[in-house]
Amino acid sequence: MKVASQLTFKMRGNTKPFGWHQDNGYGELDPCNAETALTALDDNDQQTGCLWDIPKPHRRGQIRPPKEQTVEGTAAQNELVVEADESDAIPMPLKAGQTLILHCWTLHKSEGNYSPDRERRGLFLRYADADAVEVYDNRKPRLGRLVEGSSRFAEVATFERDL
Ligand SMILES: O=C(O)CCC(=O)C(=O)O
Repeated sequence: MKVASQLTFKMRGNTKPFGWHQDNGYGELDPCNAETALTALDDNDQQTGCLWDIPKPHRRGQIRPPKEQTVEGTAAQNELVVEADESDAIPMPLKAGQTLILHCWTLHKSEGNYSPDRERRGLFLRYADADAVEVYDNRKPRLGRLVEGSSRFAEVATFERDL
């Protein structure tokens, strides 16, 4: 099921980079099979700040932010930049209409848009398992209703029963 949609515009002159991160760092899900599909709305490349990624994300698994970067047990809404060995990093330029699929553990980043005349717009759609639950602080589940299926978290099952 789709859990989030996000239109991202990195307009010419916006030279702010977005540091290395995993999408599962922003609201950690269990099970964590989530995928993000980024569809380019403009042709993009390194000059316009295309995404970079580091392949083979399963080798690293989830990288948790230090405690001081979280707020009330949840991942902070500000950028959660993680340390990355950039030696395997590759740019992922896209033509308008092409889609890049990122596993929720894939480390990715973008640089600024240094083009004098081109924008870099993209649509991010994030998909997760229907029984996915957000977890925080040592894998405590955030209480909420499942879209489908049953939860292996007793707290969530109790919450749903008491609704
Ligand atoms: O659009 C960008 O520059 C990066 C956004 C991104 O990686 C994300 O939202 O996960």
